[in-house]
This record gives sequence, structure tokens and C-alpha cells, in this order.
Amino acid sequence: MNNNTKQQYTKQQVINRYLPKQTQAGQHAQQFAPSNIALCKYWGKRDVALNLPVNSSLSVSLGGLGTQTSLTPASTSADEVWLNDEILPASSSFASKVVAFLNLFRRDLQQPVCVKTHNNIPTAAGLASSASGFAALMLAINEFYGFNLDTPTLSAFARMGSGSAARSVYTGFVAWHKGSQADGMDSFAEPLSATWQDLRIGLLKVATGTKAVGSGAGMQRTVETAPLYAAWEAQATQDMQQITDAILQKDIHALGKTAEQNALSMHATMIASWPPLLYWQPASVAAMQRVWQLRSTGVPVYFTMDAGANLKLLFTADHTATVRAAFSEMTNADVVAPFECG
Ligand code: 2P0
Repeated sequence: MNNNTKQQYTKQQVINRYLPKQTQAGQHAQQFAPSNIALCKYWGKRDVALNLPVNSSLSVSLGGLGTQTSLTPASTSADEVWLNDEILPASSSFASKVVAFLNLFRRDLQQPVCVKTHNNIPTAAGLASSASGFAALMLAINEFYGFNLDTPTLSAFARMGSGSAARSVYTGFVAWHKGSQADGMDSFAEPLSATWQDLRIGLLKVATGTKAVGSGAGMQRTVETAPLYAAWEAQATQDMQQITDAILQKDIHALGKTAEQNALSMHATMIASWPPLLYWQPASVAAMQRVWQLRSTGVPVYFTMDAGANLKLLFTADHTATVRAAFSEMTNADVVAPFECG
């Protein structure tokens, strides 16, 4: 191997170093992990096999909205995967992903496992649940097999299920450090100590239907074909710092401006890909214009968007009534207070 070639690891090779050779038989386990919204986005991988990011990212977890996952020894001879009280065919994409992830941790045990997953994210919000799903699954696996892994390791392992899951092992504001090691074990998330009681996230669903290109494939296409992507890492690094400062100062203008510009810059790199990648629907653009219109009247409301057509509004509690009046399609349940209990 010459100096320019970094060793490539598989998930199994990395995980094996942290697990005992044999596991104890699985015991009942149940864990919750919140969904999260990135304020500084993860977009692009430097290592596709391990979900190692090009840039660090920063998110806020959605309090009690997320995924509850339980693991029990299966009463049948094969693994069972349930989603929201329905058993899934083993061949389904969801069940295959869950079992493939579980297989990384089974060691010598062939004991079949029953995995039950519940998402309580409002279905109307159109939020992806892979982040909370893989984080809850990782926490439940750790409890089921009695691994006692520390939280940074759990975050790094959850990342191997889905990149953004690294952030969902924590509540509150979370920074996922990109790391630099080839095995990725320095690429994990950590919570920020800052809280922001009055921060609100409005889940604004503007379009239905599944997207044609998943975020993993979308990232890859962007990295490989978008000339604008060359500017992304430097901008994300700067945005991370500005967002951290805005959180510490509870400055909604600075937070909103940087988060909105970060999201639009990420979408600019997608649009500059070939074939072009445009997650927006006409209703997404109309919603952006409504946000800008409301903001022009002095209301500090901003938005962020992920690899989809929907918007997430950023504002503070004192403007909830105004924002709800302007976006009447948002229900009470669609306005999340990430730092309020219950
Ligand atoms: C984020 N997204 O930071 C960014 C912004 C979407 C746009 O993390 O391939 O499902 O499993 O690592 O985590 C969604 O990507 O991708 C995502 P994989 P993931 O929230």
C-alpha cells in the first residue's frame, strides 16, 4: 500500500474490534431515539461503506418524536421484523436493512430475534425515520446483548446504519464530527451543552409521494458530478461555527439565516449534479416564498429542507401564533418544542 492509499474497512471489521467474541443470549431490550433535523447538513461521503462524511454537521433532536424499538428472542425459528404493529415480509427493504444491521452484532449466536419498531413522528410531516430508526436499533442491540458500549461508540456504530443516525443517539443540539481515521471511529456525534427552551421547529408538509432518488444515492451523484460540490466542505465548516455561535447566543436571526442558506446551498449542489437532482415540488417553492413574505413583515421565521420536498420552519415560541396563522396547514402536533419535556 502506498502512502496515498488509505486502507478501506468493512463495517464488520470495525465492529469486531469492539465486541466480545461471544455474546450472552439476548434479553428483552427497549430503547427510544429521537428524530433529528440538521441545521448544518451532512451531504457527501468520503467513505461510502462506513457512511463517513465529507463535512461535520449539526442538528437538533425532536424531543419525544422518534422511534421506539424493542428486541426480544423470537418465538419462531426466524427473525421477525415489525413496523408500527405490522409484521413485514423478510424480503421487504425495511426488514432486510434491519436484519443486515443486526447481523453485524450477532457474533456466535444464531438465536432468532423479534424486532418491533414504532415511529411516532406525525406521518403528515413526511420526515424520514432512518436516523431515529438506526439509533434506536443500535441502542436496543447494545442492551439486548449486554455490550455496555459507550455512547460515542454507539453513535459511530449507528452511523454505519445511516449517517444521520449518529446524531440521533442524543437529545438537544448535537454535533457530528466528521473525523479523519480510515476506520471512522473518530466520526461520531456529541451533544452540545446549550439548550434553547423557546426554539420551535414547524414541520411543514407541502408534497406527498416517495422521492425518486434516495438521499444516499443523491449524495453520491452530487459528489461525483456537481462542480459546485467543491465549495461545499468549506461552507459547511464555516456554517457549523456560525450556527454554534448563534445557538450559544440564542440568536434566531443568525441561526435561521445560516441554516436556511446552508440548506439552499446543499440544494444548489444537488441541482448542479448530472442528471440534475431537484427534490423541490412547485409547492416547495411556493412555501419558501410564503416564508420570505412573512419574514419581510418582520417575523423572524426561516426554513431548512432535507433531501425531499418538505420544509421545516425555524422560529421562537413568541411567534408561534403568527406562524400557525400564516401556515394553517400545520397542526399543533407539527410544531415541535425540542427542549420541552412531555
Ligand atoms: C442531514 N440528510 O444532515 C442530511 C441533509 C439529508 C439531507 O442525513 O446514506 O439517510 O444513510 O448515510 O443519513 C439523510 O441521509 O444517509 C441526511 P445515509 P442519511 O440530515
